[in-house]
Amino acid sequence: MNELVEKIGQCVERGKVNKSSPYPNDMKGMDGADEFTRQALEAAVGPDAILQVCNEGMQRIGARFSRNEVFVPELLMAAKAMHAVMVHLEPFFKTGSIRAKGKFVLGTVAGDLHDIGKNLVRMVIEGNGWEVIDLGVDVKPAKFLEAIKNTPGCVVGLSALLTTTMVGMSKTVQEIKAQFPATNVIVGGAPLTMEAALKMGADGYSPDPQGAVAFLDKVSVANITQ
Ligand code: B1M
Repeated sequence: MNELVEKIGQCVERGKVNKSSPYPNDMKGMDGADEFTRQALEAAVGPDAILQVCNEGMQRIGARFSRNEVFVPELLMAAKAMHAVMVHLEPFFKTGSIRAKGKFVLGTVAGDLHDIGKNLVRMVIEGNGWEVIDLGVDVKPAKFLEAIKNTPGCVVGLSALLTTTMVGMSKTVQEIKAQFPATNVIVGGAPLTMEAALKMGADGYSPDPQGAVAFLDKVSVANITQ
């Protein structure tokens, strides 16, 4: 049974979605995340054990991405495999058998339409057990504020790809901090640096999705122990 669960984690890490998926080449024709998850649930493996092994698979691929050992396509395939697992686990989330680690409100800031990186961040964070409320692109400060009001205890993530929209990002962070000073905010995106993030009043910055997961895990532990 353990072997079956391990295989799910490997499929997530390798981006092997299902048997008919031709990717990755060396796993062609083999069962994938979809089939192994079905088999595991039929063998009475708990959904939490499956989620745990998926999270570990996502963490491994996220870490390899951070080290430039794999690139965006590999990360996208891993996210797709994770999604195939989540389709089976969704009913357990709905009945409350599995609890999300917390809620993360995410969006690309006003004036910015780039969402490929933001979507990767969403998928990796979801894959690590958080519920993500994705506000999309070109998100005005008022929309973030409304979402925070409706999602008590959430952490907020802002993405920007344009140097010009970093100005608006700063305004959004300041408005969030003025109205919800206890809300943790992390920013990311190609033009950002830790220095710029701290200057605009954000609590954290990450150059990649895995760093955002590490930030979320850190602030959620801090919230629990307060
Ligand atoms: Co645009 N674009 N673009 N573009 N585009 C860039 C960003 C640019 C660098 C290209 C260039 O000139 N070399 C340049 C910005 C220059 C600057 O300001 N410094 C640029 C420009 C100028 C523009 C337009 C103004 C072009 C024009 O119309 N004249 C225009 C602006 C539109 C707008 O937003 N208002 C525009 C439009 C577009 C498209 C619509 C065509 C398309 C976007 C499609 C889409 O996203 N759905 C597009 C694309 C694809 C790019 C490039 C080619 C690729 C961006 C991308 O998706 N990278 C880009 C050039 C480049 O990067 N080579 C470029 C892959 C993605 C995985 O990386 O988004 O950095 P990234 O996300 C990373 C990290 O940054 C991090 O994790 C991700 C994964 O590692 N991350 C976070 C991101 N958000 C995070 C949040 C976090 C943590 C980490 O916590 C919350």
